[in-house]
Amino acid sequence: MGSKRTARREFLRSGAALAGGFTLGSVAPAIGQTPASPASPRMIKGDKDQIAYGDRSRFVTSVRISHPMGGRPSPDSFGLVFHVASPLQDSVGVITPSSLHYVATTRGAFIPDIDPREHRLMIHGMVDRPLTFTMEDLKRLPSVTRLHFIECAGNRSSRRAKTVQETHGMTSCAEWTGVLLSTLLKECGLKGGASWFVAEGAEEVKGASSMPIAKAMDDCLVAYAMNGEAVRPQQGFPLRLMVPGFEGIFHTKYLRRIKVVDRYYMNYNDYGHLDQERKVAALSYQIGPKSVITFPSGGQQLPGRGFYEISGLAWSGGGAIKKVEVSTDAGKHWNNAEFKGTPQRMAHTRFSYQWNWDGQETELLSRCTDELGQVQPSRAQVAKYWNKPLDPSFTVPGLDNTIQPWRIASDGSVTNGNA
Ligand SMILES: Nc1nc2c(c(=O)[nH]1)N[C@H]1C(S)=C(S)[C@@H](COP(=O)(O)O)O[C@H]1N2
Ligand SMILES: [Mo]
Repeated sequence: MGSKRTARREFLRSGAALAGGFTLGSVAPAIGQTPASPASPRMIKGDKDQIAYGDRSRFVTSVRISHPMGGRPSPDSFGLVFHVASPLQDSVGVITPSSLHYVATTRGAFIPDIDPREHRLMIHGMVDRPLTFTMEDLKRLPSVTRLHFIECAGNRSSRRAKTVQETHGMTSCAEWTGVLLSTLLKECGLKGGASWFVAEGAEEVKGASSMPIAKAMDDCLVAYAMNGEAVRPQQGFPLRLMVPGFEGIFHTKYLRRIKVVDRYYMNYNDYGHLDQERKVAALSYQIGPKSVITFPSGGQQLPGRGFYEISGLAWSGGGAIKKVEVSTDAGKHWNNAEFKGTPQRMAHTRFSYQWNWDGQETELLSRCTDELGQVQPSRAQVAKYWNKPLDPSFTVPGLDNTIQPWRIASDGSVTNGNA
């Protein structure tokens, strides 16, 4: 730790010296005891609303964006919400604040305004005792609290995307609390032959999906809380199903019904998953190992050569992240990144790599490996696998977990290396 800190100080010093003095973006020397900030900052007057429920500083302006991958803006002229992406370029740590969590609906939706006192979860089908749970019932049962990411299948890097919010903003990670679905299913008692289940949301266009019962008994979570408070309406208030590591669409919001069945049921959501290419279809449940550098990333500007902590996120549907490697020379050499905290199963993991930029044009990449040994592929590898040329028209079939290159120009500007 001590030696690392010394190394960092040296980086900062040499960076500043190389840049030829303390230009904008480098560190200013402390002179005597003169405080750097004004002695008496402007004060925020307390108001009732802020006492009851706090606001962030007016100087912090990070926001979500609508239609990151093209498509309809949110809200559209009817008030429907489609795709809203999280500002990963400003992210720190692994928890996405609830206000900045991405939002996706299956075909555009109004956000249901559900009274939790009226809400019920019914579990029926191939069970010994069909049961209907109130929110109060659920909160009496043993709970678990876990960090989990969700990612929309539409989260893909296109050549047109400029920022990491556009390439990767349709994923977020939060701390979820609720009851394990296995706890509820054991209460109901599974009948022999029960092999699939269907989860249904409460909207008119129901977000219903078919999933294997083995997943239900393994780690699915019926969540009523997120980041220390009730799940937000945009995330499924009052109840949502978490299906750790599965594609976002399975994480049924406004969960009101689970039907246990003995075969794959064709639902509205499942229909969208049909693909004649069996290899593509097989890839569309569990999310592969994926990582992205969030700083520096597209649209950002490095003030000059010298020290930077490269920072990013890694996640996988296959379990915990085991390793992240970073390349600062367009993939010629790979270096092990450091983890911030202990990687959790199916959760974003924050990684970092200490980099001394020499001011030359280069490309930054990250690549992760999960606990199953699955390694994040490059676009070239994926194109080769599908026997397709890696030309501008190439789009990754199924979920896109390819390595994202960020190009650093000699003037410090950062752009999408896939462009
Ligand atoms: N009931 C319901 N559940 C839903 C959806 C929906 O439209 N309705 N959208 C799904 C999709 S496509 C995704 S990617 C995730 C998004 O979860 P989030 O909005 O909390 O980020 O929820 C899934 N669950
Ligand atoms: Mo999605």
